[in-house]
Amino acid sequence: TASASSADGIRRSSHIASGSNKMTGTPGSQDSEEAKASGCATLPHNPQTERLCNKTSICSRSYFLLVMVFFHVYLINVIALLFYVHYSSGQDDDSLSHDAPGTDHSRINSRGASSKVEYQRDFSLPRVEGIRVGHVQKVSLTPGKSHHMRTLSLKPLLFEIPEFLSEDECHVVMQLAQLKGLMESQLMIQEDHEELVKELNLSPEEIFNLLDINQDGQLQHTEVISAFRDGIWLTPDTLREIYAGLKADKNGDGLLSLEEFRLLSNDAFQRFLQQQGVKRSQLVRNSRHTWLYQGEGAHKVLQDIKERVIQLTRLPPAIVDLSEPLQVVRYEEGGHYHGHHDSGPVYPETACTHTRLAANTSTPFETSCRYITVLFYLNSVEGGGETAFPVADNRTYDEVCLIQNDVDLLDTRKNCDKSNLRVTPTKGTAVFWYNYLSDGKGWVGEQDEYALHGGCVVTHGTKWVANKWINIDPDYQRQARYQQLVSQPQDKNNEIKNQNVCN
Ligand SMILES: [Ca+2]
Ligand SMILES: [Ca+2]
Repeated sequence: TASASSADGIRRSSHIASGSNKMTGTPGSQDSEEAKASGCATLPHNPQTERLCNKTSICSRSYFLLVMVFFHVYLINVIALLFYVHYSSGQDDDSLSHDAPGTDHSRINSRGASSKVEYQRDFSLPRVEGIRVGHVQKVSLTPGKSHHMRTLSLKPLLFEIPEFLSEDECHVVMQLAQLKGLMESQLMIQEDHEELVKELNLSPEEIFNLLDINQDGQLQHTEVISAFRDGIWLTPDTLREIYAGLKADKNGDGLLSLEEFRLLSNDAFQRFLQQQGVKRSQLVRNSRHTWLYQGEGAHKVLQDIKERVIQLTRLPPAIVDLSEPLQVVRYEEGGHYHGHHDSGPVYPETACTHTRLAANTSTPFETSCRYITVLFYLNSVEGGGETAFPVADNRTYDEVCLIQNDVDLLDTRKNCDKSNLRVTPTKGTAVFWYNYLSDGKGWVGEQDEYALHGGCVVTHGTKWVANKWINIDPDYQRQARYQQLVSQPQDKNNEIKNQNVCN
């Protein structure tokens, strides 16, 4: 009966519309718009609403006038708002100063009685323009020498600068790293995973629901594989082995149902893999690395590199100074790093690792906020070891396409040749890219999903690279507060603090 009554309602309102049509003589379309606006068309049939519609004669001339008055008031409001925005942004331009996050003293606005300090955002982050793929621009990084910077892609915004480092400089960086000692980039067993499961105290049903991305009540291979992406690199083949070993897939359809999943323990996969013995090649990241501090007192080569990075990125020295130290990475033959982002997406409840000091410490989520990655090739690799950007300049990038038909674009051991862009390591060359988009207002915006990249497997020889990450918090207030905090008198302690943040 409900559908019958609403159909009745529609008929009734169309009757009213045609009636008023005759009365006012305005075009029918406008009238039926009014009838729609009155809400009569969707109201179910009920005597009270019928009375309401008729008594106030919603579709009459006076109602039409009322609507027009509202419309004009609305228009005047919009125009006033536009004027306001225009003038207030003009004022900002006038007061553009250079004492924002770049330098030691930021302008501070204390807001009334509130003790919370607000930093005025009157600073724009410089961003190098790519123009088009293949575009070459001259850059001056060191006195008496000019470099050529070539645009490799626009999504992500990615550049290549040959001869950024001299042969000697490459040699010194590798020697310093060896002197300091390199450690495994990733351990075989991920303990924090188990801890997290325990802490959250999830039921098998809850875990199943988390994993079942398309919510069809079955776990497909891709759903299980992507859940492990932090530690051990599963492929469809290893997954089949695990299912067989655990006798997990009872009906043999290649999927895990909730009933099949319930029979497994929380850490069944991890325990099975540990019993089998995880090989280095099965890790997400198979390399060794160390960190080299670049501040006052550091080796001249390291300080020079930092100065050149400041020139290259045109960022305020203070931001580069407070970023992570130089990371030096060594990949042996067979080494690789599967596809990943250097930065995480930043939500309001996420804290950046580098500004944690200045953030609300109660937040449980933390991520690296690396606005820019500068990657230096310290040697030319005999075979393999390219840096792959699987989706660079893709027109129709969609995350679900990364694993399809058993082809996993993030798998740099298998599918580097299917990446859109690959950079061959050449001694002394630097590449750099932005991991975040601009917010359109001169600050850091959303994470650039196209900045996905990985290190292809080294087939011959050793590969040496260095990474310089430039940390900027997408939350301007937190970045400004952090810089204010660490630039206070006890300068010596800042160096220590800065190093701790990165380890
Ligand atoms: Ca599913
Ligand atoms: Ca099954």
